[in-house]
Amino acid sequence: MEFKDEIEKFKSIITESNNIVFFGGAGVSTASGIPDFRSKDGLYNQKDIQFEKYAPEYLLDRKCLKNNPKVFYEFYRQKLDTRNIEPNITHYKLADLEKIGKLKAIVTQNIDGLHQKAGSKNVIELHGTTAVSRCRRCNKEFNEEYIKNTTGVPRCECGGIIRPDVVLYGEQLPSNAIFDATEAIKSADTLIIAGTSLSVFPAAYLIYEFRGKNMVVINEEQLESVKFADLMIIGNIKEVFEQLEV
Ligand code: CNA
Repeated sequence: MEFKDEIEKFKSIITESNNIVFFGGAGVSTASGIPDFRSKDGLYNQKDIQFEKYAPEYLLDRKCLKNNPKVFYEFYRQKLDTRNIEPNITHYKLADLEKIGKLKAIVTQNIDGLHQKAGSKNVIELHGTTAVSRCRRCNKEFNEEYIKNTTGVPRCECGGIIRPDVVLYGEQLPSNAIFDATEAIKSADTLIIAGTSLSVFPAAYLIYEFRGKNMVVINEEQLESVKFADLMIIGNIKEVFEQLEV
């Protein structure tokens, strides 16, 4: 088996830890079939004639929602539809680690709701969720279906534009999520960072709050910014979590 020693070390870290926090990104959900942003098959590398003239970041920027709303909603409907997607082994094992009291929080940059679908309770969503949308004028809440089942720019009966509860580039992160994530990471004895390029800020700064014993990084690509980690597993998250006996 590849990376056998690293897996053994990972297992013993889990055994000795009682306050684990998981900090994850889009790579956690690629095994469920949702492309990430920056991998070779990621959304930013897909050639799509309809959206080609726009920079990938622009399509999820508040400026796109403001100035090109039709393009924004078309991209959102086509590329961020996670309604029929199921959690994978990593989501389930993390839920199990929470159940047995070892894992205290999941801090996620993902907006797909898969951790909750797998049964995790304390999930801190830094970038919001596609599960809920809201009218920008009257704040009425809509479920996931609403935007996905309409065309053009979705509007509330009050006339306001309905937008998903996700944090777009250029927008602030929810302050309660930042607070909860900071508290959780600060008090953790082990921080597992997985499936994130750590290139979206301010979310990525949060890992520097960690004061505990073991920082574990699991990623398909080497990440220069966390070279100081106690354990770095360069590999597929799914293959690592498959080996964990919880
Ligand atoms: P990213 O920048 O695309 O990075 C993903 C990282 O995960 C890369 O370093 C990959 O090498 C790595 N990776 C991908 N698959 C695996 C795997 N199976 N095993 C190990 N490593 C893997 O994504 P980040 O999360 O760092 O960027 C933050 C953005 C992406 C957030 O704002 C998210 O909202 C956004 N995003 C979320 C989703 C989702 O909710 N599922 C999907 C796509 C993008």
